[in-house]
Amino acid sequence: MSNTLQLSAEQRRQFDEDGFFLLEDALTPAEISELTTVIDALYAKYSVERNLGPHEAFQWRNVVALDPVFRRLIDHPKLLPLVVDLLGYNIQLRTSHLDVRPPVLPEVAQKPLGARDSFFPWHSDAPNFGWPLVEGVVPYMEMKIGYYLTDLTQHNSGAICVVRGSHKRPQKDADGNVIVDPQDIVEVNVRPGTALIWRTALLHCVTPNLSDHARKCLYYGYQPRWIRPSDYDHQEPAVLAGCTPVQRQLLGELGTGSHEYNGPDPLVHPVSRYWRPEDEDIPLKAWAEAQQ
Ligand SMILES: O=C(O)CCC(=O)C(=O)O
Repeated sequence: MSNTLQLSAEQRRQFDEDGFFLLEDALTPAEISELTTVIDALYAKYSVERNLGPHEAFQWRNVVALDPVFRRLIDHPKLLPLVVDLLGYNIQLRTSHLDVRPPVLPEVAQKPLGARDSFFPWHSDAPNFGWPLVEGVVPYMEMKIGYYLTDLTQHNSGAICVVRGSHKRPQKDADGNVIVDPQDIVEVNVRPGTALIWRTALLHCVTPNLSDHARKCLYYGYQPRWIRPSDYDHQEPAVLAGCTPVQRQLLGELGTGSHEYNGPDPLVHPVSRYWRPEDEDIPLKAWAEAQQ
C-alpha cells in the first residue's frame, strides 16, 4: 500500500516516538451504553460465580467469543483503518479482554505507582520467555487499542499509565528492575469513548482506583498473522458464524472460511496460508485497497 488510509502524520509521529496516541470520541454514547450494559450483566453474573469481593478486579479474556457486541469492535470503522495503517493487512487479533476495576481501599495507593510489590507492577506485554530482542529492544510485534467506557479524567481513577518512549529502549537494569523516569509517565486521564492506540512494548501499569465508580474498559490486541494469538487457537464455529470475511480473518481464520491452513497440497508441499496468504485469504487487503 502506498498511502495511509487514515493515519495523520502527527499520529504516526506519536506512535513511533511516544509509542501511543489518543482518539477522542472513538465510541459514541450509544455504543458506550450498549457495551456497558453487557459488561454490567457479565460482571453481575461472574462476580457472584467467582466470589469476587467488592474491591476485586474482574477480567475476561477472548471477550470477542462472549457476545456479538464485542465482536463488532474488532473491525470498528473508526479504528480499523488506523490498525491497517499501523500494522498492515496480514493481521489478526492476538487478544481481546474486558476489565472492570471497582474502587479500591486507600491503603492500596500506599505503594509507589507500578512498584514490583504493588497491585499492578510496570510491565510490557510479552509471551512467556519474552519477545526476541534486537540490541536490547523489543522489535515492533503488535499494538493494542484500549476503549475506555467510564470517566477516567481524575488522577487515581484506575487509568492506565504508559511510559512515553519506553518501547525504544532497554527496560530493565542489571538487577532486573524496571527503569522508569517519572517525567516520562503519562496517566491516561480520558473521557468515556476515548481510544488509546499503543504499542504493547510500552511499559505500562494502572493507577489505584480511588474514585467513586468502577473503571470499565476493553482492550483489543492485533499482531501479524504469522505470530500465534494468546487468547485462542481457533475460535469456536459459533463465534465465527455470521462473521464477515474481514472479521473471520481478524478472528484468526482464513477469510475464505477454508480450513486449508497449509495450502491445497499439505502432505507434499505444505505452505502456511498465514505466511503466504493468497489474496482471498486476507479480505482486509481488498478492503484496504477499496478505502484508498
Ligand atoms: O487495565 C489496564 O488498563 C491495563 C491493561 C494491561 O495491562 C494490558 O492491556 O496489557
